[in-house]
Amino acid sequence: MSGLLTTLLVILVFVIIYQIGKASEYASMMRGEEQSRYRTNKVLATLLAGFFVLGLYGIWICHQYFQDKLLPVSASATGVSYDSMFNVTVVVTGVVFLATQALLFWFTFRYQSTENRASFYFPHSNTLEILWTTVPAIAMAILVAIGLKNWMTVTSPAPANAKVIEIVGKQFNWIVRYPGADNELGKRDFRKIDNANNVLGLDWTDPHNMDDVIAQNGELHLVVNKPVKLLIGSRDVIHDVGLPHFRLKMDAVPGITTTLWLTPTITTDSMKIITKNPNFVYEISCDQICGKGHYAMRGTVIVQTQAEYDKWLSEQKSYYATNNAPAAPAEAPKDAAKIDSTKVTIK
Ligand SMILES: [Cu+2]
Repeated sequence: MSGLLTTLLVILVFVIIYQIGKASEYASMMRGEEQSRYRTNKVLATLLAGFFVLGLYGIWICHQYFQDKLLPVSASATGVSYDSMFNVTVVVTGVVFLATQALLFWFTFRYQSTENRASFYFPHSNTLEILWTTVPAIAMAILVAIGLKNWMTVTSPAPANAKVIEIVGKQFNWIVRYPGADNELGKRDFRKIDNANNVLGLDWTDPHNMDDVIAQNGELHLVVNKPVKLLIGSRDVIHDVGLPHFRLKMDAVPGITTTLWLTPTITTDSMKIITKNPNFVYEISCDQICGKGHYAMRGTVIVQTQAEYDKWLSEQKSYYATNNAPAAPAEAPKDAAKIDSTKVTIK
């Protein structure tokens, strides 16, 4: 019923607008067609000029309103070049946008049709055509060249001394694996994945796995000014390791390993001072809508000094030790004896 009433109301509004239009048409015929047209032109030209000023004010207001929501200074070396590219692009396109819009609205106002001026017939100019084709083409080519240079840097192979850390997405959190004292991640096989005690399917026959540390609290610990190579994977659907503060992102695709390398340049503590926000955290956002718990995939990156990182890592138990720990002897002496024979000597 309310739907029918709304439809009738809309039709009624249209009829009223149509009738008002017709009435003003008859009125203008009585007043003189030409005079009325010039008056309408004048009103429209003034309204358009007002619209332009209002638009500029809107841009300014948006800028003020969202300024504190912009990202702080980039926390990675590649991010600094990315920011400079972004700024150059915004300035170039911004200047062109403002200039063309100002001209457009100025022309409608300044050259509105009046009784003293006939329109100027200007069908074609080769010079102008060449000018407004080549200048934007050159500008775009320069912007693309800067972009390609940055892309090559971001996708270049990681430095040889980069620390390798694995980050795997699953519905719905991040699992991060750090190499232990041997500085090498062991092999894993998706067929060995067990949610209870082997979330990444580590192959226990590979000795490199014995000291690997796995964190499932969504935290990624990195050392400041040390390159790190992320091995990115997914256990189910496509996720994405989004690192907005480092201006980087990379898809986590099931079945293949993608990589991303970066050198964090500002510790979390320093960034708290820079942003004047004592609660500042670097964020890992899953940048693919990966299911109904997608929102829960917000992780954090903790950038710390080498000493802080070493201290933190030394406090972590290896995933092997946590999940293959000997049972208490009083409860199951037989099992304890069996596990003893596997020589669990890892830390
Ligand atoms: Cu996700």
